[in-house]
Amino acid sequence: MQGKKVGVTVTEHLLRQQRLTPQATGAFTLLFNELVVAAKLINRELNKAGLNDIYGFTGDINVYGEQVQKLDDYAHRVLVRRLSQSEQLCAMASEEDADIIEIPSTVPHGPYILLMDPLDGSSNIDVNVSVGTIFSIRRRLHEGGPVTLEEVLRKGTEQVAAGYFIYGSSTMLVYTTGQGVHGFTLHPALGEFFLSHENIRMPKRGKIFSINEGNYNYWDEGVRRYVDYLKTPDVSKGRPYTSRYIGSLVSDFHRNLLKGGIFMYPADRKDPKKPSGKLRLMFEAAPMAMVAEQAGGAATDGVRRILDIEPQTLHDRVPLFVGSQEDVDEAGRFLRGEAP
Ligand code: P6P
Repeated sequence: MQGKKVGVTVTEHLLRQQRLTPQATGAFTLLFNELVVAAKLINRELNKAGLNDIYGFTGDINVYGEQVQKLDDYAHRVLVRRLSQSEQLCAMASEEDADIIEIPSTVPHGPYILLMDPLDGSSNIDVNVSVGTIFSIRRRLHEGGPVTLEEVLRKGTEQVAAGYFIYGSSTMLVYTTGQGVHGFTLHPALGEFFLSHENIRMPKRGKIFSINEGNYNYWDEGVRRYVDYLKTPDVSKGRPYTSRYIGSLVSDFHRNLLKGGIFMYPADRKDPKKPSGKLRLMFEAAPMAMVAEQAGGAATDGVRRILDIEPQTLHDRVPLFVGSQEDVDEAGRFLRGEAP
């Protein structure tokens, strides 16, 4: 039997997938390639963060006399600059920007809409914790004219691709186009992403729960009872689970994707301005939900499937329960008051 080809690059993987898609024009491949280049530029700056005074200060002047930007501002600018020139987009939106980002009229427009969290978890940079870029790609419903907010505010089931880059002990890309989830690892010397995790499958049930327990007293009663249940010893049921919380969504999600488990950012009463919790539907929950489901996992807001939620505004926040199917289902039973 012919062995699996080794050393498949992300570009080759994209081209192979394009060849398997009859109506593909190559636009998606060109778009995704620009995303990969932008991530390499961000990765390079992150690796120097401790050296270039870009830790998180704005307004400072670095050793080169340049205006120092916060790294998430830098990541946002790199992505906007590169992707708006890709000629494959008709609109963009970023967690860092209140409104839709118009593509300059001087640039040919394409059929895709890109939503992104340029540098999720950026508050962790100065303590050297992994951070990530989350992306969600959608396709315009009809041709021509400026993209309206209504065209962007569509449910997660309409994403054509989603994924993230994680800048950690190694830099990885994890993405799906609806044909499973595939992981690529950056070879730092070659500057190339190589296929390292083909067709990632999330274990049906895990042994890890990931939540900020500092908010325990602000959670609804069902969440508290579920977390208490996970911590209550019952060897026959594999409990207590292990608690792991990095405070960087991409890192916490990535660990559970590979090992199984559940990540939760529930609604809490801590901040009256954020009654639905901290995470954003369009830029964080929906893309992570597509990856989770494509890997055999699940994602809800505790009750509703994330991918079915109709967004009301660009920056809607939602509670997020994402991970192994059986763990997410069990959490839902507690939140609905159906569990012990
Ligand atoms: P908390 C990072 O700031 C972030 O947006 C996510 O990456 C992470 O999961 C969450 O916030 C952590 O929030 O309130 O636990 O610090």
